[in-house]
Amino acid sequence: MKTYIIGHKKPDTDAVVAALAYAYLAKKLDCLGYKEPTAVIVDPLNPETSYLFDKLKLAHPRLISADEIEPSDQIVLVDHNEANQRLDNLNPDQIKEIIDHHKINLNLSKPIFLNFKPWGSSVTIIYFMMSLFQVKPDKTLATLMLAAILSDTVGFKSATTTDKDKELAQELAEIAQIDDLTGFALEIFKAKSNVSQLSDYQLATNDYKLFDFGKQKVFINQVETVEQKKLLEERKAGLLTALAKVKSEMAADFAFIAVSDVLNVNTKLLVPNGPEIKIAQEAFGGEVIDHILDIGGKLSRKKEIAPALEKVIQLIG
Ligand SMILES: [Mn+2]
Repeated sequence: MKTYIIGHKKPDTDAVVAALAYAYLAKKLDCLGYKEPTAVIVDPLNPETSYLFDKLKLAHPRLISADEIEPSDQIVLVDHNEANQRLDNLNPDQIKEIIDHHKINLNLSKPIFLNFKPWGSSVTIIYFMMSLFQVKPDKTLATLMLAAILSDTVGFKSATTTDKDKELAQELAEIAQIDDLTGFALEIFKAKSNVSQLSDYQLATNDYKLFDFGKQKVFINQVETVEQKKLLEERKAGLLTALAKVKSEMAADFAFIAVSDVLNVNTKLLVPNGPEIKIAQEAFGGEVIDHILDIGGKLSRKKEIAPALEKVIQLIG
């Protein structure tokens, strides 16, 4: 019997590092009762997370598929809870615990451990747990955990940022011996922006979430970049073509790509031809011009972008 600790599809740094950090804690704490806690991923690492792992000379976590999981194994989900965002064919009866900071959309058949907090990253929650149990991450893990908090909160600029994130990031920075948080955040943003080696299809699905809004399935990919203008100039047409393909493959009713400028705090929503135009305009105001709607200083898909779209889409039924 093993315990797999698993982040969401298309993992970001928070999902990957939350799994590693919780495996580290669970190995030290017999009282959690997890046998062989193992952090795994369900899709390959994105450019930002790869950059961090390479910099720290760490092997990537193991990619897993559902058929490797034995019926006796236990599963802990981190950084997600909705069925659409989980590993395909994962048996929900094997989920023992969920640690997350997203809106809850769950319907499980038995009671489990839930640890949800409205903080800026899942890693903040796990570091908080470590503090309660007086477990200190080593320097390498602290560096990754700090990176995850800075990445998920966009260097504390996202509306999801809380005082807890700032306070605990500061403690992690001390363990990691990193003084310049702004410089470290910029280094991460640059790694995130290095998407030239991704095809249009890979970029269009690099950081996507599928949501169930009422009866509608909604695809929202987010591209966070320090080169918003250049990226839109060079890749808009390719992204729109890829978006149409993804939308049909995933049988999504509506599909959007948010292209967020993480330095100047602005998001331009890429909107395909179709009902999405009216939905986007109603959700955010303004006018879609050449497939682009400027939605201003909104960076958080979870707190600002998805809820505004959901409000309009729920009315469709
Ligand atoms: Mn997260």
